[in-house]
Amino acid sequence: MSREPISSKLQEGLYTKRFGRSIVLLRQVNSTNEVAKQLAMYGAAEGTFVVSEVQTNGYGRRGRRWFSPKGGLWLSVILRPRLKANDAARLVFVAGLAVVETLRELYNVAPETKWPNDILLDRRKVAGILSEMSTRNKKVRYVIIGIGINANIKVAQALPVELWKTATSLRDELGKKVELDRLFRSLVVRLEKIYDRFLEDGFDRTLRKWKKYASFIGQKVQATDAEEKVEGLAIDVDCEGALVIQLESGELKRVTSGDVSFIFS
Ligand code: BT5
Repeated sequence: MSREPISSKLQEGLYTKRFGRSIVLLRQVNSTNEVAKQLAMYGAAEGTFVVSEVQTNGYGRRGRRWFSPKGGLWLSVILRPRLKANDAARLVFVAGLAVVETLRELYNVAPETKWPNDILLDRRKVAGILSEMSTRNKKVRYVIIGIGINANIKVAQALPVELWKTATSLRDELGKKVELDRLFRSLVVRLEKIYDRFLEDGFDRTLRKWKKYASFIGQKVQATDAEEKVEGLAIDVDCEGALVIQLESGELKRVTSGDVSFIFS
């Protein structure tokens, strides 16, 4: 294993067509998504990655804070799909599937997807995904996919106490450190493969696979979006990526954005 937390040999043995041909590796940055946006605005190619050992201002959806201490894998990738904005919004599922498959393959664990952008291990968040898009005339100029994986951090040492019950890390789950280089390379390879298939075949296949790991389906949940709270049985994620909840009255309700929490009775 390299002595550097993330070594500069990230590209060694990276057999991809275009993902990871260009990698910006930083020790510390406010947010890899912010850097990726800047690079994208100046014309950086699809598949360019930004990786940082530490983020001082990592963020999630709606400006929520994403804690990013040393030991995690914090990265962003620039995508330039020729898609309408609505279709490009599905890329969060592409990234989620890539994270799940990578963790399964490398560490023999059983991660789950939680709508819309979480990856769980043992029902706790081990990774989060943030997709940001720039459009012109309803067409996509670029999409930045940010992925944060709690790899080699000890949650009880590196994250604030309010996250101890809801967050986990690979290190805590496996009882040992993982090789960040290897995790990064495997993720890049998967991401390219699943992204290319998504562009060729459409969303259905990606969604079908993503749903295989979605153990929240069939469970009682509370979904919260900006306007309202919806409680009921999570029964599906539909072909547009919306969460379908069956209310007690039997009525079906589509939730297009927001968060989901489980209700344990
Ligand atoms: C997310 O947001 O889960 C998206 C996280 C994306 C992070 C990556 S890291 C690389 C790139 N650069 C960035 O600046 N961001 C991306 P959301 O669903 O809104 O969840 C945010 C919530 O997760 C917070 O309000 C906390 O409750 C919780 N949280 C914060 N840090 C965490 C961590 N390290 N592990 C687990 N949970 C965390």
